[in-house]
Amino acid sequence: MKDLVFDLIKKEEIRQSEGLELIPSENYVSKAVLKAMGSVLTNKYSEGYPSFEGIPNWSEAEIADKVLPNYRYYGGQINVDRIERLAIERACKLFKADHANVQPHSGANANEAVYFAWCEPGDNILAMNLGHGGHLTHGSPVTRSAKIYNFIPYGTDKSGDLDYDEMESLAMENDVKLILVGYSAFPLVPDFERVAAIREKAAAKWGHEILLMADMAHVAGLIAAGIHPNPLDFGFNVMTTTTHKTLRGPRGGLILTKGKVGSPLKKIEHKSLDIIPTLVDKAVFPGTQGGPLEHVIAAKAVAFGEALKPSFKTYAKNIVKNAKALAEELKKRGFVLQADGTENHLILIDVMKSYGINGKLYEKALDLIGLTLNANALPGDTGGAFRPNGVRLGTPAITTRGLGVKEMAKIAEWMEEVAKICKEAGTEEKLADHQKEFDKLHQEVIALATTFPLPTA
Ligand code: DSN
Repeated sequence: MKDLVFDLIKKEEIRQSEGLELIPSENYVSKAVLKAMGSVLTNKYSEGYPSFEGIPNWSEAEIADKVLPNYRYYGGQINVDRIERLAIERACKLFKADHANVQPHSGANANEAVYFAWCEPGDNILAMNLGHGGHLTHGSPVTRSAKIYNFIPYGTDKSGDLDYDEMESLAMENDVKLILVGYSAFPLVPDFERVAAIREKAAAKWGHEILLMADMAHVAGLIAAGIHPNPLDFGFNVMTTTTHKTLRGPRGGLILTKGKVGSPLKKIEHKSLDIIPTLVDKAVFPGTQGGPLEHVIAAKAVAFGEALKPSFKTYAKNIVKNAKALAEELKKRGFVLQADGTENHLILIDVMKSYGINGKLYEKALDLIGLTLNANALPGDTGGAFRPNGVRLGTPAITTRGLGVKEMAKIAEWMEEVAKICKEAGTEEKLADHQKEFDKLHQEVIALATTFPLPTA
């Protein structure tokens, strides 16, 4: 009997193909990435690592051919070692890192592992406030990390930029062990140099090393393409990311480090920043995870290979070009944007200020016409987490499908029409009174979307 799950997967494929994905953290993978993910590698256990030291600068062909030394707890690793090693080499090349741990199952796991690698329970960690665009794993009180470490939040200033003065005061008032720059809702490019200077000043005051960490999950693809500054170029010790957002790989996490690469089996008497690659490896496995997902690691390797190609640079440039064009078109139509625009792939709209509607109502209404984005709290939001005043959208996925500046104007036009309907309806229940208008717009979206097939079609 055919499993019902496959009917639902088919329906999801149709939903994705007939709609336009504007959630800035989503993307569409290539056929090759999908194939690696759905491979027999899912059958294999491989706790441990391929070995890192003592390997000369082998070419990819050599890595794929040689028997690699390893530290694994199971036999049968000959192919898995080579695949994981290729993923590591490609990740290091993309991000100019000394070492990469490709095993984190997600961005959340990657962040947890870094805290665990460097901090002791009760240590102070400076990170961005969730309500100002930070991430849950940056110290939201509902998370496990927040129960272990003491997170001190900084926010954004009136202009919408990171409040570096606040960051500096907090770092000088509190004995911090780790300073984290990262976000899931921030449309500007951070000043990594300024943050590095804050770290230096605070480290001198407190008399110990402070880990500088960047969570670049949203913009990793832009960094890989060289069109966004790379925090590792500014003295950051660690960069975490997911692999499925602008980087366009499988769902998963990745940790990039600067420092000496050593054996994760050796006992470490004293933690120091120069051995952070090994501290991180120990913290991922066995510290916080068990068996790596080698089918996902293979898909990461394939995606990193794609990102190393010149065409990825063009793709990344187009993401930002489209985001800027969409931001301008939205502004023309009365939408009020956080920071008045965007410098990356992401746009935040204050829909309450723009049209007197809340973000959830607007998200639901846009869903009805096949435009997908998410309600999002803005700094100082009075609407709460479930009915915030803002929405968040972005261009990585639609750029993958080939949409350009011309289509951004059309999307902004649809968004204006839906905002006006929402204003008239006032509540989610009353949206049903406007079904005919939504149906008409939905047909227009389907007509446009289906002329830009999914890469896996
Ligand atoms: N959930 C992701 C996002 O949408 O930004 C962050 O992990």
